[in-house]
Parts: sequence; C-alpha cells; structure tokens
Amino acid sequence: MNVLRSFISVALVMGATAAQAQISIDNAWARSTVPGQKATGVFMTIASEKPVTLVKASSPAIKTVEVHEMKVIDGVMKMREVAGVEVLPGKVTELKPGGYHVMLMNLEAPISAGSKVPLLLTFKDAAGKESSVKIEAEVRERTAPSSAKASGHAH
Ligand SMILES: [Cu+2]
Repeated sequence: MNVLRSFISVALVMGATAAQAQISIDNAWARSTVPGQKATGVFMTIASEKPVTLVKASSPAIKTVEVHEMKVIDGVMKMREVAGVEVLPGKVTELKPGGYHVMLMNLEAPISAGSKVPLLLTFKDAAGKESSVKIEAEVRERTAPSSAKASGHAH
C-alpha cells in the first residue's frame, strides 16, 4: 500500500508542471554486481529550479536503499548514511563514485549490466514540502568509466 501510494504521488508530481519546482535527474546509473555482492552504488546528476534536499531513496525492487556519502576521514575512505544531499539552483549536484551516492543494500540477487533499477527519490523543499521523482538507473559494468564525460566513447 505504501508503495502504491508513493507511485500515485509521483504521477501527480509528474502531471503538475510550471507551478511545481522542477527537479531534473540525468545520467542515472548503477554499478553492476557479482554474485554474493551485497551492495552497490547508484550515481546521477541532479538539478533543481528551487533549493531542495534529497532526503530519501527507495526502490520497489530492493529492500534497503540509503543515501550515502563517501569521504576520506583520517586518511581512510569511509562511507556513511547522510540526512540529505542539498541541491541548489543554478548548480548541478553530482552523485558520483567517491562522493555522494545512493546505496542499494542487502541485495538478494546480482544486478547485471544492461538492466535497469527503478528508484523513487524523495526531495524536501525549504518549506518542508516533499516531492518525489521516479527514475530508472541504467546498470553499467563495474569496470565502466565512472563518468561518461571521462570518455568520448562511453557506451
Ligand atoms: Cu554507500
């Protein structure tokens, strides 16, 4: 029922146009996993007309999804869950390897390259109002360049 309700609100968000703050998400991709691997990252770029914060991510296909940050603390690369990722107008916010990412956890089956992971991203605006955006992250090979921009031949 919760899932159903989420998707109904997404339909409403998508149906609304100029009156709503526009959030656009591009180049969403997930890193493929090998059998036995329990977690992987999803990366994307986010732009918004108004300041918003990415507060939550979920997927009908995956039990545990968290918003994470990767950071070097005392010389060691560490990963932790964050309360939110700020998206400011006029600036593209990047979720990328080594930085912010959406983490898919407790995976029950490998995620293979070429498949798609449906995700529901929840944003909160300055007034505390939530809106959700439904995306599909394209699964890419573990060895793929971390950014399409890094290679003119990425495909
Ligand atoms: Cu993580």
